Amino acid sequence: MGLEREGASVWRYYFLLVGMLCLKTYLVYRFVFSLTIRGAGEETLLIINSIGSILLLLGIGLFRKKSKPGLMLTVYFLLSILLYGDVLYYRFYIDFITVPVLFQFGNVGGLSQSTVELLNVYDPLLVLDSLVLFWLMKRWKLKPVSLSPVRKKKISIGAVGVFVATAAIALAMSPMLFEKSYDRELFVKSLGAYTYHIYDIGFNSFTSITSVFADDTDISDIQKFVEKKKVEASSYEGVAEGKNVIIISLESTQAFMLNESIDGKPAMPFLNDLKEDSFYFPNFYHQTAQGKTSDAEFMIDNSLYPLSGGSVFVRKPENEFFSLPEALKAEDYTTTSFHGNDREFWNRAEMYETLGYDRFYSKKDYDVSEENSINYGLKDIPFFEQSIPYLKELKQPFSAKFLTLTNHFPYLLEEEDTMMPLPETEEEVVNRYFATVRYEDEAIKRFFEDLKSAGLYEDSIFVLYGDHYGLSETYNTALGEYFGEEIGAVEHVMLQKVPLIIHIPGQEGKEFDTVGGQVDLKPTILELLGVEENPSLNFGTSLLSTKRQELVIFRDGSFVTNNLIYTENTCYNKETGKKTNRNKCGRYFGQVQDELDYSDKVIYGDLLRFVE
Ligand code: GP9
Ligand code: MN
Repeated sequence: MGLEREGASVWRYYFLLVGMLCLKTYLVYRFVFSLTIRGAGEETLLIINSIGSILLLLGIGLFRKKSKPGLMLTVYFLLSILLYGDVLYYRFYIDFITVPVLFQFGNVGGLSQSTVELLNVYDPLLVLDSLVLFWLMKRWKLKPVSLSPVRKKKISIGAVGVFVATAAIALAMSPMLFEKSYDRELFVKSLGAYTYHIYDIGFNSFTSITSVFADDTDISDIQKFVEKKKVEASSYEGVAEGKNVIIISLESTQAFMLNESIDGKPAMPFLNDLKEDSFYFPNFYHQTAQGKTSDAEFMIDNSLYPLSGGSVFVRKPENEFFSLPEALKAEDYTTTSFHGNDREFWNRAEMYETLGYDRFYSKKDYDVSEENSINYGLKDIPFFEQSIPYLKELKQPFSAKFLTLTNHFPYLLEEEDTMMPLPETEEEVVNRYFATVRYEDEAIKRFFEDLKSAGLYEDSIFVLYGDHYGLSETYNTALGEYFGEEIGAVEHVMLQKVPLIIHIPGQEGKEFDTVGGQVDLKPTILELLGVEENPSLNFGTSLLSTKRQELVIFRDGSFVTNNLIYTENTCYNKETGKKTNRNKCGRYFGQVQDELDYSDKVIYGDLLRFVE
């Protein structure tokens, strides 16, 4: 075989790999990622957006002194693995992997312990095609070879040209792409999955050194911004002064479950009764991102937004924070957290130290056996039971946070713990969710009984909140089947409501219609306790105030007000659920962007260390 022919085989092989990967990537976009595509323009962009990056990345093997088919195939294989990683992660989280997520991989339980639920029979095809291409490489007897310089130049200029041209089209279609890089769906839709990953690596390397360059001038605009948001205290200020604070994180519990029952058997009988006798917030949303439970904890303790990628618990445990435990400690509270899993999980041991928790009761403080645990660990009923003696010992007043665990994906429970009939949708995950939610409700009921017997009920205030969704968008079809109506963009946002019940013994129940989220919980709790925090910097506002702005901002830049929903780049009328004039949502765009940016700046720059 002549040199020229050998070279021709190699660049043909390169284009074959490029074509295969483009096709595979597009099929994943279309059949795995549920991207909202509007019109032929966006569809075309989706087809072409990764061609440039694939040409360049596989070019690593081509544009060298000697073109190496083996290196091309290696890059092809690695990109296929990356694509498969994206597929697995997306199936549950409806999101894209970020660099920080890789560092907290041991914590991303949805993948590590429950991967089987996320697998599909066709999955091997995504990586096994590399074997066929390897066979082809051998059959074509491809070896490292020098391409003619003219040919190499033509291909490389073409590859750069395609990359630049598609990026220019994407930017023309979404000029704010980089300002809103936390909207990962938009990024992938515009610039493609591989460019997204390269950008994410660069962005995270940059933000990891941001704090080194920050100084005290960076915080003053942010202080002014949050100062303007402050609202005057309500008539409930101090109604729970000096009481113990018992916070219960309801794992994966969505608000709609409060009203569900099967064959007349309610899913949450206890919480349903309790809410009648409590401050109840039916328009309360979770605002978590990739940090899941830890994001909810972070917001509730700090009234800052979580980061768009990864968990602050894992990424920024050495920062200075003005936390709820610190504010309570200044009032002589003993501050504690209880969790039936390992201390190190989600880096809690270290972060709790930073946030000012006096004591963390974790797995090693409990009697955990095979019989009393399931899925992520100790079941909720024994968890609460075994916590009572510790609570009794605590010096009062105390704050105690309880992280429940049994209602966690993939919602496993033994027959004997199943306390209600289950729905019969096509998704077992959805059906089982009812059983674990019902179990969680029972555990809390018994906990309240035990607290009463222990004499700890009267002098306490109880805050029960759902940490984040339990059924991701993946299960919307089955959930729609259960509700008997299709779940569109608007219904999906409504499903992000989580329960918020604040129970103060002796205080009459009341429903608060205000639209709020987890970032608002810290100022709410402090107001009820009548605690003035100093210094303070809260992005949220008390949910008890009638003067507060009705706005909840989600980490991807979407938001909800009392009459509007902005999601997937579309403005909806909340009442009718129909699309409405974008300008109505437009007046919030600036504020939404500022809130997320300022909160990010505080965290990345560790700016609270500069506040006197
Ligand atoms: C486990 C707890 C629950 O410690 O964080 O898992 P998550 O909801 O964060 O996946
Ligand atoms: Mn959780």
